[in-house]
Amino acid sequence: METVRLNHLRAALLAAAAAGLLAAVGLAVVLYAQPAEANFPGKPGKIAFSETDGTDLEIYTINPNGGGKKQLTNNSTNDIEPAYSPNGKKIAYSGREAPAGDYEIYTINAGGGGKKQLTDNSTGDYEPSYSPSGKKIAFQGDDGQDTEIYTINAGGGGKQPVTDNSSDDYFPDYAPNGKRIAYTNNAETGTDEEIYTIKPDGGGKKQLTDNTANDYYPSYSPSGKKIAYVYEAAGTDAEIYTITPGGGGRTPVTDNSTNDDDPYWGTQ
Ligand SMILES: [Ca+2]
Ligand SMILES: [Ca+2]
Ligand SMILES: [Ca+2]
Ligand SMILES: [Ca+2]
Repeated sequence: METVRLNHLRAALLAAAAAGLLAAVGLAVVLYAQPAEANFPGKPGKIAFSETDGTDLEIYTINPNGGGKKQLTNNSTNDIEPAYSPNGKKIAYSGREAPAGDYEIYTINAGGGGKKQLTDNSTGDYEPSYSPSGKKIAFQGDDGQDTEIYTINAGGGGKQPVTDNSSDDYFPDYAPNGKRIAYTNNAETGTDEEIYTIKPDGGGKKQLTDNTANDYYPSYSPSGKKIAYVYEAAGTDAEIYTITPGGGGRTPVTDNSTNDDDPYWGTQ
């Protein structure tokens, strides 16, 4: 089961792709639709993104100046949510190429070729995010009742649940030291979204936000001392906030009358 939010985001993305609009409106929409991802030193400097090839969504990379665009996937099904590995050599993404027709996690060489399917089931797997070591990939999967955070070996195998509850968990982002994963849960406490962190083995779960607004899309700072996220109170627009991993120091970053979404804390 997907959340309303995920359905909304993906529906908007896929509808835009179907209408052939993504190429026209450019990276802003594509980046808006991407999940928060971990940040790593020495990242390759290219931007990975998802764009329609005229019929369905493919994974591409491009230089920040707009040159050197390269298509990595080429099939008749949607490929979305690309995330670079820490050494820049691989890109993980979610695609629905497998016969069952649901989304699976794949990796592909950043230079093209070497595609590998990591998950194989009949429910949606989304939002891959590499661990800082590059050895693991965190993602959102489904346990048959609701969505959970999982990790899997970046080379395949070793899939392990991180969360285990009866509400939806999504948007995983590894801490820079790899010792915790920040994520969003939609209803473990109350009926709105809160930010949590947890150890990759599923222990030490900590709730950072506790309010009646939706708090989502966590993204660790490079130092690991702050987490940026979206705060969206009912009846108003979304703003970017930061909070410490201990749950204190909650601070607004944006303050305006329009929606601010999907923060990604880049390297300096
Ligand atoms: Ca495709
Ligand atoms: Ca799947
Ligand atoms: Ca869950
Ligand atoms: Ca909340």
